Amino acid sequence: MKTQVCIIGAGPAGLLLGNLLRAEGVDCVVLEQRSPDYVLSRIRAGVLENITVSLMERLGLDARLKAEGLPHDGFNLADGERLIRIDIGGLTGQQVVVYGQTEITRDLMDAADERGLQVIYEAEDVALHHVDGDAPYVTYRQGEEEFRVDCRFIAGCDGFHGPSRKAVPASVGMEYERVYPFGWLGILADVPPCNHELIYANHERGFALASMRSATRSRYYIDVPLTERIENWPDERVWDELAIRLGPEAAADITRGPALEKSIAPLRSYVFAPMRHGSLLLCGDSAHIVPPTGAKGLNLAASDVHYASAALVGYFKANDVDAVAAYSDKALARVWKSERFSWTLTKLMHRFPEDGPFERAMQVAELDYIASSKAAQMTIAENYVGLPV
Ligand code: RFL
Ligand code: PHB
Repeated sequence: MKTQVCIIGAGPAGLLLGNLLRAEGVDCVVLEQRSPDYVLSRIRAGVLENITVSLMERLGLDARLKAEGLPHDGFNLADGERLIRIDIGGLTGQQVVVYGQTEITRDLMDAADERGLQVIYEAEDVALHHVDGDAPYVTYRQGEEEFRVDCRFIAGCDGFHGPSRKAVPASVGMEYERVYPFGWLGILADVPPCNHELIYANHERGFALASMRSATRSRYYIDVPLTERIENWPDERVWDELAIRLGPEAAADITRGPALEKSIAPLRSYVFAPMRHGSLLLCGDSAHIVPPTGAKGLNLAASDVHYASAALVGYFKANDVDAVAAYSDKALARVWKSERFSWTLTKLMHRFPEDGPFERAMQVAELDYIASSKAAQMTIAENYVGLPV
């Protein structure tokens, strides 16, 4: 098979990029190792910045998002005694939208067929070749049959564990990494949320987050040591812990219910630079990971795709080589700012095992400062709604 862009991975990054390229008449194909059902079963992000919403709008795929998404004008930081509300609407004039990653993925998947975007699921042993030059190709297998896709560019949208980043020679790439000593245990349940806005809590027993997917579906998280096993957390234990960490006010409004999904995800900050090597462009989690505290991962994937699609369309429509060359610097400038925000919020809202009384005093002072300073709230708000692209 011959195409202009071979996209590896049908997560949000790959499906967004594929749909955007097809909308501009660029030929592309998406290779995904899993089945559509498996891709849709991953429960992940829930909060969308304007960049993500606007890309769905540009594609004309925002009907369900507009009908079912929940616009939020604010969120809360709980410090054990009070809720500190960050009025993102009042401070920035912008909102975020609560709409699950699963729903975005479903909307993009449903559109693929009718828009002529070929997505090949259950592609095994995907391998990248000759990314250094201008005639790269990708090989994969389905059952016993081997296939080859010749292309001009490869877009590595295959998440943190995919093969794309590993195709960049070690002598060229630089890894920046911070691994955290805890993970987030998440629970999804068909119960109404305890608050109409999100609550991020820093309690002496650890972090908690009250989030939602709709007026009838809640998503909650607590942090647990990395050594913790999900078998040790029957639903009731999770609900009990949430009630303590979120504080009495929120606890009074928690509705308990059986978990539809429950899992532990490790927390990591990671950046791989550069995000382009030869004919390979990396987008989304294949190039960077943020801890989920800032709700930035999916939104960063969307901003990468915004830059990558503009560069690739410029190349094929106007022979603009410079835009492709500039992709990595442009994307990384925004990535680093989101890394900074996610790291700062993670440090502020979690109890690190290595921290002593001084570090805890710094958290208390920081939260007190945020509660009393409009400037501090503004800094948080403008980062939370998403910095300009
Ligand atoms: P994905 O979603 O991991 O998709 C990559 C795709 O590539 C496929 N793949 C391969 N395909 C072919 N061959 C191979 N060898 C392959 N290897 C992998 C995979 O099967 C998959 O389909 O990466 P992408 O598209 O870059 O999207 C990134 C987002 O998924 C991620 O950043 C967010 O989910 C992060 N995240 C959040 N982001 C937000 O913006 N807001 C949030 O509120 C938020 N909450 C979260 C989160 C992530 C979480 N977890 C579980 C990590 C909450 C959690 C708990
Ligand atoms: C979620 O609803 O899954 C969610 C919300 C906010 C975050 C992380 C995850 O910061």
